[in-house]
Amino acid sequence: MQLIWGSLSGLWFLILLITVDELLAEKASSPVGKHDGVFTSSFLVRFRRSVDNKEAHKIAGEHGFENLGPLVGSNGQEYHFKHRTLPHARSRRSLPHMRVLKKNPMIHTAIQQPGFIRVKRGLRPVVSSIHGLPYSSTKTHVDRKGVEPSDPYFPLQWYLKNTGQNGGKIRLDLNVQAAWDQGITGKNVTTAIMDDGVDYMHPDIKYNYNAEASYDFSSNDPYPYPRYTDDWFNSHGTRCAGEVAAARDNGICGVGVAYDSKIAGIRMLDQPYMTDLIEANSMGHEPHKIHIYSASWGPTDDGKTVDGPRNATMRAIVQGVNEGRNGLGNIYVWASGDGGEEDDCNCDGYAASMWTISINSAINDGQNAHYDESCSSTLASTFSNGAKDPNTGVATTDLYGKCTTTHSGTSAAAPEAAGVFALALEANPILTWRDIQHLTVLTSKRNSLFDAKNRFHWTMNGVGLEFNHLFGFGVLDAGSIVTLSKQWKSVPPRYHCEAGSIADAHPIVTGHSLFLEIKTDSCKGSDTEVNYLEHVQAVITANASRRGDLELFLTSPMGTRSMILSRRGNDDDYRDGFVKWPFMTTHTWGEYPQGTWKLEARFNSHVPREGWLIEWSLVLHGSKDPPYKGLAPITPHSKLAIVKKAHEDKKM
Ligand SMILES: *[C@@H]1O[C@H](CO)[C@@H](O)[C@H](O)[C@H]1NC(C)=O
Ligand SMILES: *[C@@H]1O[C@H](CO)[C@@H](O)[C@H](O)[C@H]1NC(C)=O
Ligand SMILES: *[C@@H]1O[C@H](CO)[C@@H](O)[C@H](O)[C@H]1NC(C)=O
Ligand SMILES: [Ca+2]
Ligand SMILES: [Ca+2]
Repeated sequence: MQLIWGSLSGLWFLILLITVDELLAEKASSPVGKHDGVFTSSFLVRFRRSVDNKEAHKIAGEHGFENLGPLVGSNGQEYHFKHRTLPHARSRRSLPHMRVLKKNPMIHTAIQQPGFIRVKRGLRPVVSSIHGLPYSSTKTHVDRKGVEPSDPYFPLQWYLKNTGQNGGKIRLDLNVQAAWDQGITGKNVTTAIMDDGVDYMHPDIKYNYNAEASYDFSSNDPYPYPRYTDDWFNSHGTRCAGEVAAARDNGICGVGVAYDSKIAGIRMLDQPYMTDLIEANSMGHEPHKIHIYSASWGPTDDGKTVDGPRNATMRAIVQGVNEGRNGLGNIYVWASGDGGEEDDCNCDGYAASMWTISINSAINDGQNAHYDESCSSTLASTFSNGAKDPNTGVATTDLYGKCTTTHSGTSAAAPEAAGVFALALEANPILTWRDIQHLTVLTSKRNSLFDAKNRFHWTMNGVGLEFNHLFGFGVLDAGSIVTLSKQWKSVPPRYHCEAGSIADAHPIVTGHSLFLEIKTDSCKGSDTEVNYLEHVQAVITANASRRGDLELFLTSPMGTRSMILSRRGNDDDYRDGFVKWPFMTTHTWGEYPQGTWKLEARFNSHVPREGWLIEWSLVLHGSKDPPYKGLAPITPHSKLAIVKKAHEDKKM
């Protein structure tokens, strides 16, 4: 925080703001530090000063440990040690092992890492019945404008080109042809698949594999090849990889969204328990070689978990966004979750983070999928399976050189988005992590997306941007995002305004809504003035006799109402509640934040419940200056034109 006096240049501010965010998020993440009572054989060892890897190796060896290397973002002060003989998981901390390490005068602290559960999104894989076709190279440098890929599975890739096959809706797709026709195919962009490994010998992947940026954190070697199981459980990462970067016109499987882009494999899901150190090192791996990180996993989707990134992981994400891609910021793409109506993705701290782009899915006729979660932090959507016709899954590469037509879940949606962002980054390599989010908001389309159960409608926010609680700002449109990326001017600096907080406890009772208000000038006149919103966080501490029956709504001064927490039928927590949990909404994007913000808390239950809203802090993120000043809208009715007009009409 002392950075304020250093320099008033935008860069310093960016660093300052993110640091504040980080503190906030860290505070917020502390309640999730609870564990299921499992401890791994991994230790976070913090030295009293920086040491090099060799020195760390020596010290580890002296005490019967193996040094797995420095922790990302620790400047050589923190290392990941693994004990050679401790079992991978035990129910109690091993005090003797911590003591042995702490006795070393070089070591400041040693913390045995709790193990926790992280699950892949998507349904259980079915073993592919369809075999890969023999490789037949047809690589020629012909003008491909308007020409469809010749790959045998391309006609099954309705999410790339929906011709109405299998009952789909014509033109309800990612509109990739319009990007490819501009010569944009993902060249020079690397997407990392953080998952259970990637079959990098697959003939449709191997030429686009970036070995230099890949790593295996599940077994600590540079070869993230999936571990064999009879049921092909570890096919998830390979399937995701093909969606992004499967090669074109080679006679094998289909094509990736960005078929000339590169894939890095980061194997990190395949060990008995996840640790903070594995997640952190994965998300901070090679941040200048990797542009986009795609994650199709997270806390259990059982509708009662409230969990998110722990300390080291949070630090790695913040560092990636702040410093990755040589300062432009890494793009983290996240599957919003497969918990269906029972879950709310705002309770998943990865999907709900401002630093990730969380992606939901629609099926081939525009409905939401039955497994889709809804939440106000989702930014946009892509496509996945769920229609009655079994041939409407996601066609992509599969293990051992094969192809599949049944990739599924929001798992399959996130990599499609990563592919679209790879196209945007080829079109304009200097886009920042925030530019990508703005471009997503402005170019995603409502198309014909709708809620199958008619609960969530398309609504216009205060500056004319249409959003839906299920789909965010709509389905990604590769042609539009590429076109706009080419003329994009980077958005002005981002600020972080702590707009106010209410810190005395208010009771919530069944049958009545509790309303709280915060009136704000959004830090006007200060160094952190926010006039044009991006993300808004309501950081909330609350408890309830049944947490799952609690609902929360946040209404902006311009009247946009976000449901920041919906009822979760399975969540029977009555003790923990929410402790400084950062509920996030994207729905007020572009709005002016000055005025009165309203929080509504109520129980959705026939049975009497009681609870307390203990604390609410409102945090506004966005820019002081209008974000789209230097841009000329291509069409008069585009979202850009609408928001720009709204911003120009506003007298600041
Ligand atoms: C690819 O990226 C490298 C390094 O960032 C750069 O030197 C090179 O010119 C780029 N190539 C293309 C085709 O854009
Ligand atoms: C995580 O960070 C918080 C706040 O900085 C701190 O209180 C807590 O002890 C940390 N947890 C671990 C396991 O290091
Ligand atoms: C909920 O919070 C209120 C207000 O702080 C407190 O009095 C009450 O004991 C809490 N209930 C539980 C179950 O923690
Ligand atoms: Ca192919
Ligand atoms: Ca979830």
